[in-house]
Amino acid sequence: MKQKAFLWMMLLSGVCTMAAPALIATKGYAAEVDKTLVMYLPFDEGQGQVAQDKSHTGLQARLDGPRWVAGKFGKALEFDGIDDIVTVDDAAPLRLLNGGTLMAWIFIKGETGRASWPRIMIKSETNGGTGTGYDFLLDRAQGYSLRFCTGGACNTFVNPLSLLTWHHIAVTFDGKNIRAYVDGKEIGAVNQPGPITNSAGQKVGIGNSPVDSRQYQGIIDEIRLWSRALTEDEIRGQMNKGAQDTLAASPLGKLATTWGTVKGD
Ligand SMILES: [Ca+2]
Ligand SMILES: [Ca+2]
Repeated sequence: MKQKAFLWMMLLSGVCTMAAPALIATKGYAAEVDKTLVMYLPFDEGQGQVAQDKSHTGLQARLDGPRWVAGKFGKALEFDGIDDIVTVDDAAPLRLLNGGTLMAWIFIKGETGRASWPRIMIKSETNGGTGTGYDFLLDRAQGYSLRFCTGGACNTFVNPLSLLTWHHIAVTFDGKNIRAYVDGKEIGAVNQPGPITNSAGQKVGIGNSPVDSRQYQGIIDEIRLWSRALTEDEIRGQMNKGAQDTLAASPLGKLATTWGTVKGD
């Protein structure tokens, strides 16, 4: 009983992030977890210089400048358009070599941001289409339309986004087609066959590029990264979930529920 209580305390405290996956595996919850969600940053901490990845990957994002504000769900981060950035170190699950989905809620602020190509999320050795990995950004000259670069090419999906409004944005790729979505609806697709280049060694940058200045000015919330191309229905389902709903079906949520039963044994 003491041992159980100790494990429970560790999970509750959130300190023992390494112990959680082991417990989940032994208790048979692994099958219930969608392992293709490889990074999830709800940005709900509301304070501090670190944001936790709530996916099973369990990474940490470092904040360099952005401030905590009210988000689409809970809290979010506002980038000043000058030098703010959030970074996540390279990790194999983030390389998305078999395709993926990138999504976020964004609230674009004003025209005073300095960059023509504000970054939402980039993992590449260069800015733009000539680098490895992937690069999800806004094409400011096209009214802040979505733009996505991978495999040595960039595509803008012309569909201007309104400022000072929350929009859900997503892009999917599977080595054949790239599709862009705004507010849960597909707004464009291109056929671009070819392998997804390996971005090993490259950090993820959010709200700016770690390689050069590509500042986004506005709020970013609910960053989700998947290792497969989600369908339109799946994207619509995900966009309407905050952390509470998303994590209710997660291993930690299950564990907490189950613990109540185990405790009474
Ligand atoms: Ca949030
Ligand atoms: Ca700053």
